[in-house]
Amino acid sequence: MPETNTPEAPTIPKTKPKPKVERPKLHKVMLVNDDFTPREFVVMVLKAEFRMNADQAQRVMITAHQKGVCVVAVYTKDVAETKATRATDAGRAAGFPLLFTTEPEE
Ligand code: TYC
Repeated sequence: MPETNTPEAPTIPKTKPKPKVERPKLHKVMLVNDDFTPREFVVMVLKAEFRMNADQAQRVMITAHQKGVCVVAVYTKDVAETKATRATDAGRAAGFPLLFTTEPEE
């Protein structure tokens, strides 16, 4: 017998089924420029907290210095917030107003 859809037993869904597992939204960690934190200190924090090499850290620091802000990396919400807090605290502990923020990726 051929397979057909009868009015009593429709088998074709009208809407696309929702995926059961959704990818968690990623969050950006942003480095914010200020006039007081020494460049070398910013580079040191980027290397320590975000596992960057000297080259990557220098580039991110200079971009924030010139443009006011720079995306450092993207992580799940929890990891992004923890790293931003730890990196900001490292600045504060040394007496600098260094600031890292987070925001959801589009
Ligand atoms: N603007 C700082 C200086 O000239 C260096 C700096 C760069 C500070 C990036 C913060 O996010 C920053 N000493």
